[in-house]
Amino acid sequence: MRGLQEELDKSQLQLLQNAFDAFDHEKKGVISTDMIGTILEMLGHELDEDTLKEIITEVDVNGTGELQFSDFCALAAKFLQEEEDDEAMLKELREAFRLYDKEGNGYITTDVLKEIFKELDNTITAEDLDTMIDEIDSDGSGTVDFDEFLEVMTGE
Ligand SMILES: [Ca+2]
Repeated sequence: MRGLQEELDKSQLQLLQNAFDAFDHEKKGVISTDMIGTILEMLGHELDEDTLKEIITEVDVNGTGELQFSDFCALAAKFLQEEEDDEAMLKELREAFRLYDKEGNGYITTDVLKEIFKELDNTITAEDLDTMIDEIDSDGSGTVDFDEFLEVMTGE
């Protein structure tokens, strides 16, 4: 487990230590696995019950129903790591956007976007393209800014 703790930086570790201590009322150095859902929620990760059960089983190998700080870190590291992946993806998309936004206007015209889609899928019809563009350019400005671009790429 040490390795995972080392993967977290100091501020993350401090955050986790604080959260852990807050739930370790009796200062036993362990917290109940029942608390995990609440803690993760506090850290901004709301999980459904099945997922929660799954990860608890994963870290509470002995099935004691209690987690030591190192186990808790291992669990949290999964989520904190994921956040970094999101950031990396965002950076990639930003670079992709910049690639298309050759003049650095902060937007891509819908004409350029149509070209991109045609390159990605040469069987696409003009009608489909128009429908897609209508959806993407949600404010009908004829241009697609980074937020709109992000929505297309992430489906959010
Ligand atoms: Ca727009």
